[in-house]
Amino acid sequence: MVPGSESLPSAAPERRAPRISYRHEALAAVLAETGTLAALGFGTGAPLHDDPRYLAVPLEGMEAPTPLEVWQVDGEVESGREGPLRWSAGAGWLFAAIELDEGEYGGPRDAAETAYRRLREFIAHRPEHHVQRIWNYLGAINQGEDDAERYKLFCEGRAAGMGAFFREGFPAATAIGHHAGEQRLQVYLLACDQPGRRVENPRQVSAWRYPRQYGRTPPSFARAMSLPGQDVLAISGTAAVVGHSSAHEDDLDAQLAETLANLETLLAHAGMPSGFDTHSPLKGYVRHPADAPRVLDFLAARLPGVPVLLLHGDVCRRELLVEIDGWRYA
Ligand code: 3EB
Repeated sequence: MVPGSESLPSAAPERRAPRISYRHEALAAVLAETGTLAALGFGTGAPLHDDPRYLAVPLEGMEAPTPLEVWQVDGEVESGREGPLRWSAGAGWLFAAIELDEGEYGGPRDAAETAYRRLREFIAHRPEHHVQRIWNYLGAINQGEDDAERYKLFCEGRAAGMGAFFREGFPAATAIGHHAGEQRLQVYLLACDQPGRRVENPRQVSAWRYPRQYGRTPPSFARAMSLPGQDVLAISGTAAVVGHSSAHEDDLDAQLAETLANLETLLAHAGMPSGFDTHSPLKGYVRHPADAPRVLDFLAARLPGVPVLLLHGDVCRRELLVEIDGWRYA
């Protein structure tokens, strides 16, 4: 035994990353299990439940029936609500989610600022204040031209709401457009009481360094986060972006191949083994539902056995047809 490794009361406990799985089971049964930190339902067929750990995500699944996404930790979980925010915590991990009606805030910029400010103020008082991973879902993401495009306004509000909280670096993230009404902004996150390690992709310009053509405020996210314990990589939304440019406009297969090349480079750069496996679940977002079978065939051929949940969602650049995010367990 390493001297002192178990005798120091101040030594940080080992944090085992949440296990993420897609499950075709009843929501009540999933929520009744010890260690369920969060459960996500998808689309109009998602169950209804008022447990703060449950979130109905307004993105339609592309294969019926759509499973639940379940996050599980080792230990008891507590949960609660604070205004529009709901949260749960256990074993050093925190789930928090907020959903705002943009109509009450005058649009995506101010709604995003408020969502991020509320989340930040909540997190700042928690022991689990190291945000690892954030998902953002907003309506009509590509509506509006140039700097007035709704995604770009969202980016401005997000940065304003973050304030200086992420001055040491941004969490990994996804930002996708939904089709459940343009007023609904949903943001949810995973945080820990220990810091993770941010990972960038050498094939891609870091998002916060994107040039001016992509908006007044560049997007605030890291390409991936190696979670505390270092055995899991949380992978941000990844698309056919090379350098800072979108590659293969209007070519689905080429965008998919480029996206997989980006994912492989990211794994290598993070020091993870190459490829994905049966317990490293991915989510895909496809702009045109008619493309779903081709996306599923492509991924089944290139990533056999990997759990993929494909959703109808719009990538934040209108020329991009598909995006992938997920988890890589070492
Ligand atoms: C890209 O590479 C594609 O704004 O949070 C991916 C992941 C993208 C996260 C975000 C945007 C975001 O720029 C878009």
